[in-house]
Amino acid sequence: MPSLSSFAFKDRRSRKLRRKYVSTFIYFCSLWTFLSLTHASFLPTSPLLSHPSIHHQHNPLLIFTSVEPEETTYFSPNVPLGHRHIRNSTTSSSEDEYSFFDQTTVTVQAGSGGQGASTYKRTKGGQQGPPDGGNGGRGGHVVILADASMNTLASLQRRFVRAEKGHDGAYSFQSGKSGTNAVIRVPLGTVVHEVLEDGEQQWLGRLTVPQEELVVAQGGVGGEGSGVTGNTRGVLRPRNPPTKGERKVLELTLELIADVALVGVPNAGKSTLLAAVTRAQPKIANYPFTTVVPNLGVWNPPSPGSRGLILCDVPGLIEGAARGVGLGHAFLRHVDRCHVILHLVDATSNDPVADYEMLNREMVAYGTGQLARMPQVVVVNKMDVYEEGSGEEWEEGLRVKFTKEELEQRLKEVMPHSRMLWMSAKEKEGVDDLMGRLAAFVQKVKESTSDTQ
Ligand SMILES: Nc1nc2c(ncn2[C@@H]2O[C@H](COP(=O)(O)OP(=O)(O)OP(=O)(O)O)[C@@H](O)[C@H]2O)c(=O)[nH]1
Ligand SMILES: [Mg+2]
Repeated sequence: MPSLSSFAFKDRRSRKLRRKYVSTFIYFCSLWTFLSLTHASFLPTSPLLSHPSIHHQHNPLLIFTSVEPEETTYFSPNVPLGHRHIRNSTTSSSEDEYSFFDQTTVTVQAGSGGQGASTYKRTKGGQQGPPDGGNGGRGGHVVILADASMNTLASLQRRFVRAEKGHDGAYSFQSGKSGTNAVIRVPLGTVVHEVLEDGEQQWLGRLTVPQEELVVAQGGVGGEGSGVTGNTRGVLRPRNPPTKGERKVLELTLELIADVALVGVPNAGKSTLLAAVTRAQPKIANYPFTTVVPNLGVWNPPSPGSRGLILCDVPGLIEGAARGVGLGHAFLRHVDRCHVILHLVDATSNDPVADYEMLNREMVAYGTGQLARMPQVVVVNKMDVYEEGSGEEWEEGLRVKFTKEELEQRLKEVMPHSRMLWMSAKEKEGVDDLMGRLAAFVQKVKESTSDTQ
């Protein structure tokens, strides 16, 4: 027979155990709730959460969203996008997150002058002697400096730049130190305008040479100290107070200066060509919009003495680029300033001829139509795919629809000129021939435009 005390013990133990189980259960429940709230992926996949729009709505680039297929404007030729389609937005690129790369507004404030000192010389016996206050120092200027190592205005995130105030004067005719200048570093080709109060813009300058400086806001003049010398000493007339530094709102625009713009659909191989012929190291990858800011590179001719070429690799353009779809709009204006357009056609695209026509339509639609009038050289890229076996799946899944002759024939039918070459940027085949011809052609175009001016 179990004793009464042993029953009591058992009951106490089981109560203790039950309490332990319950508190462990509550602990795991709250841990699960916390994790599911903070880490969405912790939850078991529900049909709602697996919907593509949920995954892409926080994509910082906001390029791919799950729009319906009928809204789709462009499918990448080589990359299977699956359900991901490129946004068909009417928002201008200059208004969204890419705008700050080549255009920005900065408010600058130069330093005001330092105060002049109001001191008197102390003579023996503690009597006040003649005035000996030094002048205040000049306020720091705001200076814009051309930095050859930069290629975008992206780093200029500070919207307000202030230079240091001039230091105050001191006794014994000690003038205050000048304030330190505030330096804004910008890439070469930056144009500076002041935005006036009525909204008009006044041209301040353009920085084209490395280390070139432009003072955009003058620092204030330091105040006069009591010991100011001259015919009318400071004590006999009101002294000049320090003046304030200039304050201006500046609009900075990056105008890339290049001879040739590399234009083509995403993935055509523009960056590959730039990397093949210059020392530039743009990002190259087998997905559209690898390039999001223009890259510049300098091609040096093999024979010294002849002129080199500055090439500009522009982000891939898609249907609607002239209206701001994709990344086009903000970058087409850089193409606007080049001499020649190198139109790169991707031979492995679904329809290279349609790509070519689409890009030309966009150039006609952009701005004043100046782009469409610019001379073009058409280069069909990825020639190596033909050599590896036409029409067959090869290496990275690249394939071609037409034979070389067919494609050449079709392109020539829609081209208003006959400047067409084949190359493989990846294998560097035909690249030297292209660059030599391009340099001669650019020279001709430059000469003809200088004749007409
Ligand atoms: N087979 C082959 N592949 C190439 C050639 N040129 C480029 N590619 C490949 O095509 C893909 C895209 O090349 P990119 O140079 O990044 O293309 P892009 O035109 O700059 O593309 P975006 O910057 O997205 O507009 C990469 O995987 C390259 O290796 C070529 O001549 N032959
Ligand atoms: Mg690129």
